[in-house]
Amino acid sequence: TGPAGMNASQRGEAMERCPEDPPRLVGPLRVEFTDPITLDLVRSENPALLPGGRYKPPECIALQKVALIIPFRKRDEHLRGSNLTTASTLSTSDVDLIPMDDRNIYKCYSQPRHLAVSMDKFGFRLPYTQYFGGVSSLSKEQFLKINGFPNNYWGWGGEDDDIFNRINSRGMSISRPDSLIGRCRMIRHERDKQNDPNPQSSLSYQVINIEKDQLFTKITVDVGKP
Ligand code: UD2
Ligand code: MN
Repeated sequence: TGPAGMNASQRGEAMERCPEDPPRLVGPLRVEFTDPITLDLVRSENPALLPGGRYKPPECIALQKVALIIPFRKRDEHLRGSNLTTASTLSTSDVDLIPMDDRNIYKCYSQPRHLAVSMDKFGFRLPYTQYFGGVSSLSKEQFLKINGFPNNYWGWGGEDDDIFNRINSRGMSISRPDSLIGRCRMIRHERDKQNDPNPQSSLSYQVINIEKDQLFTKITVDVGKP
């Protein structure tokens, strides 16, 4: 930013690529679910967001373009201010998981990334080495290489292990942050109704509605019934 408060692009200069390590990270974040938070508060704290929850840095060219996908059903109350400053070509997250350190960057890496490595619900350790649940990121190339996510799981469980096996069988390995940077908290909840352990199959869905909010794009789909 120059003296007149303009950035390079406003002054008509060529912008440089953003640095590999974001300069304004703070490290550990305080994540307490007792603090009241509303989407209006998050909206007012993020005035630079473009419709649909898009963002690009004004002072440099972003190194990656990342879509952060949060699949959810009947969990609107869990949609809190998640970390929008970070994320990968494709980064997926449970609706109820909040990162506790902003150095855990939700972007894509040279290998498929597992980001939720140390969760309060598992005593801040991996439940098992092959665990790939919670939050993960893949580049478009990595995603195509594993032929996408399995879309034939209904109910709870199994799909994360399936993705792990797809990655392994394509000769890739999992990359992870260390267990301090990879800490996250899960909003406590009971198992949802109609989400019993019960894998069955389907492929088709219908887009019902697309809503562009300042903070996010909400795509409502009908996936039918098992
Ligand atoms: C674990 C994994 C999760 C997934 C799941 C098995 C963790 C932290 N996460 O989640 O990644 O592998 O097991 O399927 O271990 N959801 C809804 N509505 C529903 C049901 C699920 O929105 O009725 C979404 C929502 O984004 C939720 C996610 O699916 O966070 C995972 O479901 P969960 O939170 O009920 O299950 P959990 O915590 O055991
Ligand atoms: Mn959960």
